[in-house]
Amino acid sequence: MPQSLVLILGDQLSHGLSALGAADRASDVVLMAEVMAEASYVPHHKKKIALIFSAMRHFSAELRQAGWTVDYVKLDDPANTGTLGGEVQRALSRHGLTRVIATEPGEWRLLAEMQSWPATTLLADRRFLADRAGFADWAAGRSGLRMEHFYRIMRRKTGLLMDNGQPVGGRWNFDADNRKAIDRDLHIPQPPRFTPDPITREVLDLVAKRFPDNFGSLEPFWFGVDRSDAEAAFAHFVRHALPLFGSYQDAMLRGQAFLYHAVIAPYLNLGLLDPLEICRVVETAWRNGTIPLNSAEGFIRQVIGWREFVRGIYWWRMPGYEHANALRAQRPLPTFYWTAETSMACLGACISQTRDEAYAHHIQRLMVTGNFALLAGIDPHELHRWYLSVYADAFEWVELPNTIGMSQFADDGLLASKPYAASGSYINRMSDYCRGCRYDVKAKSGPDACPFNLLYWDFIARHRERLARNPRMAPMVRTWDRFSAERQQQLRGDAASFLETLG
Ligand code: DLZ
Ligand code: SF4
Repeated sequence: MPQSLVLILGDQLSHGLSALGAADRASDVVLMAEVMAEASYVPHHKKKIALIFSAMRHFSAELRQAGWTVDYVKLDDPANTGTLGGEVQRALSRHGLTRVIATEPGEWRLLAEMQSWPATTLLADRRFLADRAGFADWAAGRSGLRMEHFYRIMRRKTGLLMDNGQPVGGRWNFDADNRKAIDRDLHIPQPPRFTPDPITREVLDLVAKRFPDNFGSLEPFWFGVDRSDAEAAFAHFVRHALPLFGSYQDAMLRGQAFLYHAVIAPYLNLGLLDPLEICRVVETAWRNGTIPLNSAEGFIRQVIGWREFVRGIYWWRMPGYEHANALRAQRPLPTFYWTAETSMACLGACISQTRDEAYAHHIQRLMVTGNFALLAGIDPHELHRWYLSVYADAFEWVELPNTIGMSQFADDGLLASKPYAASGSYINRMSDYCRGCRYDVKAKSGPDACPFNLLYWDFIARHRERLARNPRMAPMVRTWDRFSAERQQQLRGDAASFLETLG
């Protein structure tokens, strides 16, 4: 077998990676490269770039420790060509090699590019439970795709939370128990913070110098950057936050970015944690009686259900999926998504937190920033680029279907059974944001009315025909239809005045 160059991408930091499995530690050369093309295809948050580069550098050190020959190209290497293709070419000639082995990338754009490279073997990414072709076969045969069906297949396949072929507790899904509002008297643990080591410090200096105008605060930087940090963060979550994770999954509190969330998606998506391993740990914690079933099931559903399901959809529907826009939403993304300067307290809180932490939890993304964009008719592609930029965990295979399908209903209901549209009262029920807001969440119209209230009805009115056909939205359409003509006119007029202020 001739020697090969083994390319490992920034989100492929797993010792069990298929490309490493196919390579020969004694004779092959591993290439890892920090390149401007990947660091700038969207204007990534500074913390996201720092996390990826530092984790890449730590992983390369681990590979060397394990006996691999690693050629690592830093971003500021004067000879760096700025692209992965360029770096592969340079490395091939540097080492006198002709063949490349890689694991398929997580993004369609990069897969298309890598498929055009000569003498390159692309291997499936086995870090996922569902393979791409299997998902496409499953999906092709059905009219509506529901995560719940897929999730049950994954439960059976993995045996997680199963006893004698039946779901433990007699139900597959305990989400109904997971919608509690939260109060401030509860103890809220914080995720562990890791102090930057010299490798991370060097990366932070590099990011500060090379990406000064990117969105987000670079410091304080406290993410874990290698497997042992990621495992410590996960163990801390299981012990301190997971018991209440289920119950308060949908809650939001001012000044509390993390609540009972795991904050492990960045590590999972980089390959520092293994999905099945962490689910087994969570199942064991439930079987030992240290966490309740609603928390265990809710967590496991996210990892083996939702995460795998959206990845399946991504590969099945790309490349067209990226430009889906069923609701023909055209409004540009408001500037406050980048500045956090808005008098809407909920949006201000979620966006400033995003700027500071490169993190927001599921409900902040879905029901605040996503819901607002849906109601206001923001161009889903612009919104997709925002989400892909600003979150440390955002890679296109997972972010795009969540934005296009779940949050913006831009795929016309392929992924979600109804649009996640809600008025201010949902936000008020699940958070304490409204108390500190210049708008009145109880006011339905007029200059002080919560914009979510105005936009909610405007959204129903704009998409009346389509929503009337959706069994879960039809009741809202009927309510709208029962409003008097004057009331309808006033609501739409107030919504239009508000939308004008977005510019
Ligand atoms: C996201 C990212 C960034 C910011 N930088 C690099 C890089 O310099 N080198 C690299 O190999 N990968 C990087 N990545 C991750 C790739 O963009 C990622 O593999 C694709 O987004 C596919 O998921
Ligand atoms: Fe958000 Fe409306 Fe509540 Fe203000 S009143 S925080 S805009 S939901």
